[in-house]
Amino acid sequence: MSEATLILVKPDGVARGLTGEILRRIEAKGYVVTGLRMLEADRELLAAHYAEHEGKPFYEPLIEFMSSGPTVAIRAEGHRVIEGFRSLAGTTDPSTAAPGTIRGDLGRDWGLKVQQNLVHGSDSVESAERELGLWFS
Ligand code: IDP
Ligand code: MG
Repeated sequence: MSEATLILVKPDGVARGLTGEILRRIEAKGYVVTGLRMLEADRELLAAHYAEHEGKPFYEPLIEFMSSGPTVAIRAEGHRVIEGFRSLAGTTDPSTAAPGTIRGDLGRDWGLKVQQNLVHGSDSVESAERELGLWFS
């Protein structure tokens, strides 16, 4: 049974011209891109997407950052793609994300209130279904 996940190239990734490199890594791994769109996410979409983080110290900076420019939303499919893409992305903090991962190879800490770490990937089947509904409705 195939599985689908939501991947976002965040505004820092788009602004740095890394959309192609990130798509390349997803496809090179063997996952199939079955949806692709570029959009400027509004506050309503971002509040729904990041509802679990409301009230945290980085929440407002996160919403502001994610509103700062276009995002590329990707629907990717494959057996265990949710776990597999999280592994490709690397850990949240780009300073310590393992080399070989998207965040480890291409990201760094810019000393801001929120980590600009290039990509988002859904973290469970439930999140993936919810998030794909938000970004590809
Ligand atoms: P994830 O993207 O690795 O799943 P989450 O905990 O879901 O990480 O956090 C969502 C986003 O919020 C992160 O990707 C990052 O941009 C930002 N973020 C998370 N934790 C922190 C933090 O402790 N300081 C600054 N920014 C953070
Ligand atoms: Mg997360």
